[in-house]
Amino acid sequence: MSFNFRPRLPKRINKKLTLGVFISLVVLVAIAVITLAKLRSNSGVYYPPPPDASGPALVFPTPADAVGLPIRLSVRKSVTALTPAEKAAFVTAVDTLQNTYPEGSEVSLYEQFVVQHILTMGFRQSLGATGPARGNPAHSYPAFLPWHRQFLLDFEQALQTIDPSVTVPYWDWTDPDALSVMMQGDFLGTSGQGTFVEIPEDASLGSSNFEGGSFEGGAVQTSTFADWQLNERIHFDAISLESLGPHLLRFSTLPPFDGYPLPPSEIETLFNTDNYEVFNALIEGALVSHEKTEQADYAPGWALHAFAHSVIGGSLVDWEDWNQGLAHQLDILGTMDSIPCSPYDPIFWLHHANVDRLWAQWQDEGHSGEDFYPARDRPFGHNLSDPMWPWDGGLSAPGNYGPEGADLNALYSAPATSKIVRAKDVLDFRQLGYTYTALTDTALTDTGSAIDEDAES
Ligand SMILES: [Cu+2]
Repeated sequence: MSFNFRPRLPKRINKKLTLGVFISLVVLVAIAVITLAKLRSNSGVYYPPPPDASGPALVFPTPADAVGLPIRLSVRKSVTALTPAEKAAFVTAVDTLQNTYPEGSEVSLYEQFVVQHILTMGFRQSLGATGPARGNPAHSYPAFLPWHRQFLLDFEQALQTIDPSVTVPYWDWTDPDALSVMMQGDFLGTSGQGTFVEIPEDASLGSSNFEGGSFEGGAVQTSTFADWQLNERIHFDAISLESLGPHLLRFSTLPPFDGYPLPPSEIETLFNTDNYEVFNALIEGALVSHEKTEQADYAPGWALHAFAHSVIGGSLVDWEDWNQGLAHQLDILGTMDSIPCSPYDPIFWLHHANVDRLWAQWQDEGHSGEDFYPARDRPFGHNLSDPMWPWDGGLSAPGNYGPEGADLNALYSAPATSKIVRAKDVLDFRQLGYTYTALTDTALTDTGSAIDEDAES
C-alpha cells in the first residue's frame, strides 16, 4: 500500500507546485511586457516594419538614445535597394566633389581622397617616409579594415556636406543583380569600350559564356563619369607606374574575374573564423581557404575584396600560374585594378562599403570590441591604440610614391592635426553614426527627417 501511496503524494504536490510556478511566470511576463512597453513609449522609440526596397532610408537609434541623447544613424543600403532619386542624389554629390577645387589646389575635393589612398603606398624609408608608421597604413596589415572604415566615413561626410540625404550604398558581391544595377549607363556607368585584350580559351571561371578571344574594355563611355577628365599624375598603373590616361578605365568581368556573383560559400568561409587577423586577411583577399591540401587552413590568394577590384578593373594574369592556384598579375588594365588610385572609380566606395558591412556583421555576430583587434606587437599604426596615418596629428609622413616626377605629397592636404583616429576609435561603427540595412538592429526609429523628403523630391 505504502508503495502506491508514497509516490502519489509528491505527484500532487508537484502538480500544485507546477501550477503555482506557471501562474507566477505568467504574471511576471505580463509585468515585464507592460514595463517594456512603458519604457519604449517613454523613450519615443517607434518600431516600424522591416526595411523594404522602395522605402526611405531608415534611421536606427544608438545606445545613446537610451540615455536621451538624440543621436541618429544614417543607413547605408544595398545598391539594389536605391530609388532612382537616391541614385541621382549620390551621382550628383560625387560629381560635385570632383568638380570642386579648393582655392589654390590642383586636385579636387574628390581627388584628395585618391591622393590620400595613393600615399598609403609611400611608407617606405627608401622613398623618404618619416615617423614611426611601419608597413602600409591601410593595406596588408590589421588596420586594413579600420583605416578604410574611417576613409569611407570621411568620404560619406564630404558627400553629406553637398547633400545630407546621401549615404554610400554597398555592393553585395554575392547579389546576382547588384553588378548590373550598379553599372547602369545612367548611374555609375557601364564597362569600358574601345580597347581589346586577348584572352586564352577555357580561361573563364565558368560563370560567363566567354570562350576565349578578344575581350573589350577601355574608357567608360556612359554616365556622368564618362565626362571626368582624370589627373594623370594620380591615375597610373601600380606595376609600371605609367599613366592610365585621362579617362576612367574598366574591363569589367574580364576572365578570370568573370566569376560573378561570388558564391555565398566564400562569405561563409570568411565568417567561420573568430580570429580578427584571419578575417582581415581573408576579406582583403590575401588569403583563401585552402581546399586542396590538408596542411593548412588558408593559403595566399586573390579573393573577395581583391577579386572584386579586378571584377571591375580587369587584370591580366599569367594563365599557367593562375591554373595552379597562383596569383601572378602581369598587367593592370582598369582604374579599379590599380589599387593605389582605385578610389578614382566611384564604384570603389560601394565596394568598400561592402567590405565594411561584412566586418560590421562579423562584429555583430559575437566579435565586437577590443578583444577582436591586436593590442600590440604589430607594425606601428596597426595596433589597437596607434594613431593611423593621416589621422595621426602629423606623426608620420609618406615618402614620394607615384609616377616619375609626380610629387604627390605636394598635392595632398592632410586632415587637421587635431583629428586623431586609432583602430579603437572606429570599432563601434554605430558610435560613428551609421549602420547598414542588412544588419539586424534591435530597434528602429521613425526618421521624420529631411532625408526622406529630399529622397522623394
Ligand atoms: Cu584601399
